Amino acid sequence: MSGLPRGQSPAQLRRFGLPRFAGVRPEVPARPVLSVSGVVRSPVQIELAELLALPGRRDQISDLHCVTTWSATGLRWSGVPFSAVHEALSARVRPHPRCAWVTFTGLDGYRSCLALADALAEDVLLADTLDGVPLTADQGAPAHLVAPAHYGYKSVRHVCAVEYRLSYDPGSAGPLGHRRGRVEREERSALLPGRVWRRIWRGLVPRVRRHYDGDVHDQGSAGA
Ligand SMILES: Nc1nc2c(c(=O)[nH]1)N[C@H]1C(S)=C(S)[C@@H](COP(=O)(O)O)O[C@H]1N2
Ligand SMILES: [Mo]
Repeated sequence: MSGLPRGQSPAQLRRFGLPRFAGVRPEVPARPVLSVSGVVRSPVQIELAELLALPGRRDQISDLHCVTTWSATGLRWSGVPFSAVHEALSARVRPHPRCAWVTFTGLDGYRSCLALADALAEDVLLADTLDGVPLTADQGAPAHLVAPAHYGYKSVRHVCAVEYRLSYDPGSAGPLGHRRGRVEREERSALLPGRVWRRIWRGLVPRVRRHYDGDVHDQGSAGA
């Protein structure tokens, strides 16, 4: 046993995701902005720097578990807890009282939705550094959502928008995703049990990796 969650094997962190986003390499703006919309009284655009300067910043060492069965462990992020960001945003935009979901969008157009309660967990960060160094574009600058209890597809890179919602949004993963995506319960996908997906994904990883080949993170890494 590796000590990793069920069905996971160790790997280095590297740029990875849905094949159709492999070739989308967004420009990171000099002054990134977060668009806040959805079931809110007053949508806003707010400078990300303002949110990343909120009190509560902290370092966090956590693991990233990709649904395709690789896990990168001991990642040292620094950022602001999403709960603090949400508190600041709520005062500005006034989300609907029955808002229960939140979709994060990246500059590449990738979207993923979390239960609001899950996004407010203590270990969910809006991170802007990894190993003490500001994120590079390939690492998800200007900010990488870090949701360690959930499969990697919930941890959106290049966060540029937050949409408060009354209902779940399947996002970019569509039916392949799971509403909650909790690693502990092996919620890889809603369609089949997690242990079935393990085998399917493991077989598909080399094909997915080929899309991302040459797109390895700066620190140099291998693995799926
Ligand atoms: N913007 C964006 N975020 C994304 C993805 C993506 O394609 N685009 N892929 C997700 C998936 S499936 C995984 S496993 C992690 C991988 O994190 P990394 O690219 O920082 O290593 O990013 C997630 N966040
Ligand atoms: Mo993933």
